[in-house]
Amino acid sequence: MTAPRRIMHADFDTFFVSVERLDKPELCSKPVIVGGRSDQRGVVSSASYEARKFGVRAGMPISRAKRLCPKGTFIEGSFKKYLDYSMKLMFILGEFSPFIEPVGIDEAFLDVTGFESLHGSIHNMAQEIRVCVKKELGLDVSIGIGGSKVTAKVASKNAKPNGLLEVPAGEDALFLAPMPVSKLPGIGDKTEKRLFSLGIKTLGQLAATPEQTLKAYFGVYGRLLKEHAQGISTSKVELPPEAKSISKETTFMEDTRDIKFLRSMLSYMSEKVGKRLREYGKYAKCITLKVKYQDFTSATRRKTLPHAIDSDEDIFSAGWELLERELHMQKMLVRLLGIGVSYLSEGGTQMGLLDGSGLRKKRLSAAMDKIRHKYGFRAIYTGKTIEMKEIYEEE
Ligand code: TTP
Ligand code: MG
Repeated sequence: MTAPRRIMHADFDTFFVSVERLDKPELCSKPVIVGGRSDQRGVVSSASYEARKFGVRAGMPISRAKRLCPKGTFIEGSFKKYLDYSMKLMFILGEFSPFIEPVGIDEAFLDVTGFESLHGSIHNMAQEIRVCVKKELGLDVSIGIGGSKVTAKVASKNAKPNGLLEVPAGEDALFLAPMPVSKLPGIGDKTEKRLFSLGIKTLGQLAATPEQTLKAYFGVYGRLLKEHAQGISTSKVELPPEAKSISKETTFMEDTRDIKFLRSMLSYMSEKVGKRLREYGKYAKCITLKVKYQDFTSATRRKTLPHAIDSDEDIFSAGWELLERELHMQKMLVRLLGIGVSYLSEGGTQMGLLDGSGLRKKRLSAAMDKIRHKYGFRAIYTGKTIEMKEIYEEE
């Protein structure tokens, strides 16, 4: 019989707030709210537990948070700083297990099946991680351990603040049973209401509901709901799928036709794209140019190359050729310029990386890039999720 899977979920406590407190220790144990621009349309990104006592929550307009907690300290925050800590966390986690899946800016899953032999127990391993993160970064990270991603995620939430919670092997369903259905990642207001209308309030009740009933109400996701309520999920811990294309585009402050400027912008963006391409260890066969004009019409031009390439110069020269041709055809002012590469292949010269630590570094840097790429400031509060989230909400 194979050993039961052991999955860890690590998540910084009040991440943005905690980073701010590193510079300003006087803010510790005070209500602190990070988020929004000072304009009225901003929303709360992170609220300290002291601020949460006043009802302040992530996603709420700053104006409302100010009414609820007028004495709180409000900070706009610096996303660059948070990204830096995020990457440092992922690197530390990556030192403990190469089987890592970063899911949000401050959280990751680790598959730690079999790692007890290295650390005495999985519990010890998690404690070592927490101590290491505290020592290296000065931040509290809470960790949940379970037999699946679902259980681990719920466990880390229950472990907060600054805690560690291990659900013993085989006890996932038992652990989840008494909890309200809203504790399950992915169950939002809509699904919760529908479950309530069926008289289902706890995860135990959800787990005990016949699959047919759930299917009638939630379609194919009925089965998933039932499984997740028992902490069953076969979803693997894996890096986000690698990019199939890489691109960069810029909208100018003012529409322009200045050819020198367009050329240098194209060159700059080619470097950005090239850097990422090489970080993935990939080569591209197709270059795409995108131009948007003052009247918002846009044009896309493509060039397929005889050989796959990965240098900034090659990307730029193909892009420049396309841009010259495009501008020759169309005389309007340019509003946006973009360049991208696709049809990516593994490069033969990269094979040397595929040994031991090299492979791990490659996997990690791909993960880091993915985070950098994916989690723009706004993406976090729309995209911060584990995979089930969209499933339930969108069906
Ligand atoms: P979370 O881990 O959800 O929240 P948190 O770390 O502030 O608090 P805790 O984990 O202790 O409950 O999100 C991590 C960071 O992501 C958070 O500090 C700020 C950012 N974020 C947003 O920008 N908008 C949001 O709506 C959410 C939920 C998070
Ligand atoms: Mg967090």
